Amino acid sequence: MRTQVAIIGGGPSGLLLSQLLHRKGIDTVVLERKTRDYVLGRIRAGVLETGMVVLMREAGVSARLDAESFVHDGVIISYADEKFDINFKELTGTSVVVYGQTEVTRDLYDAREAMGGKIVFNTENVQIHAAESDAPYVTYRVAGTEHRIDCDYVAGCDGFHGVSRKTIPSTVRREYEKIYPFGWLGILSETPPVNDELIYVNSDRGFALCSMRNANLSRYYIQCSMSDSPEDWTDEAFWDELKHRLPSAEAEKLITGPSIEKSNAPLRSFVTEPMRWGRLFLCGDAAHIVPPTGAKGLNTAASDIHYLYHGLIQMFETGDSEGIDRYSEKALARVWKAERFSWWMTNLLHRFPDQNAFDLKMQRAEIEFLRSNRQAQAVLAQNYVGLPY
Ligand code: RFL
Ligand code: PHB
Repeated sequence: MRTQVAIIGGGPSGLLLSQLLHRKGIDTVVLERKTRDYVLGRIRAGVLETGMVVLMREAGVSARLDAESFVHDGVIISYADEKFDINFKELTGTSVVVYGQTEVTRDLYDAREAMGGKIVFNTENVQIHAAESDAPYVTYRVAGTEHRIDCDYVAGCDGFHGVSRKTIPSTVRREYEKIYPFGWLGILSETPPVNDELIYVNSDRGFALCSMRNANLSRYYIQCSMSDSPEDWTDEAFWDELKHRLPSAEAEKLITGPSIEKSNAPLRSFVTEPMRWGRLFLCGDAAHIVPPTGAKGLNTAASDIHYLYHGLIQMFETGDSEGIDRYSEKALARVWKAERFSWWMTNLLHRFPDQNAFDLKMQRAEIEFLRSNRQAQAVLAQNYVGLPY
């Protein structure tokens, strides 16, 4: 088989790139290790920056997003039973929208299928060959049969545990990593959200987050131990702990119910450089991970796709390689800023096992400064709504 761009990974990064390129007449094949249902079963991001929404419109997949997403003009920060609002609209003139990654991915799968896009599921042993040459190819197995795709370029959109990053020789690759000493336990429940805006909580018992998907679907997270598994937490134990962390007014009005999903995510900051090796380009979680505190993971994947898509179009349409040559540099410049913001939000809001009394005072001073200083709020708001592409 031959295609112009072989895309490894059928998560949001790979599907969005495939859809955008298809609309410009560029042929792609997406190789996904799991099934469509498996990918759609993962509950992940909920907050989309305007840049990502614009990209979904450009990809022609925004009908449901435009009709069903919820505009959020701000978030609430809470500490020690106090709370204050960061008003994005006032501070930056823009907002974010709440629309689940599951829905983004579903819309992209539906569009790819409607346009006859080639997506191969259940691929095993995907390998990228000759990425440094002018004739790269990808081999893989499905149900015991070996296949080969010859292509012009390979997009590595296969997430943190994929093969693409590891294809770049370790002599070329530089990796930067920080693992946080806790995780997030998240639940989804068919209950009305406790508040219209998201609430990020710094409590003595650890971080908590109140988020949502729609008027009757809530998403809550609590900071937990790295070694906790979702089975260690009954729904009752989760709700009880969440109530202890929320401001008392919200704890009182919280409506609880059975969880329909419960999962634990480790918190990690990670960047690999460069994001290009020959004709292989890394995008999204394959190249970088942020702790979810700043809601930046999916949004940073989207900005990678924006740069790569424009670079590939420039190359295919005019033969000019400037865009793809500068892909790694442009993407990384934005990635590192998202890393900084996510790291800062994580430090501001979590309890760390080695924090001493001084560290706690510093954290409190930082939050109180944020509460009282409009410029500090504007910095948070600019980063949260998304830095320009
Ligand atoms: P994905 O979503 O991991 O998709 C990669 C796909 O590649 C497949 N794959 C392979 N396919 C073929 N061959 C192989 N060898 C393969 N290896 C892997 C996988 O099966 C998968 O389908 O990466 P992608 O597309 O780059 O998307 C990144 C986002 O998923 C991620 O950044 C966000 O979910 C992060 N994130 C958030 N981001 C936001 O922007 N806003 C948020 O509010 C937000 N909240 C979150 C989050 C992530 C979370 N978790 C669980 C880590 C909340 C949580 C709890
Ligand atoms: C979510 O709704 O899943 C969500 C929202 C904001 C975050 C992380 C996750 O910072």
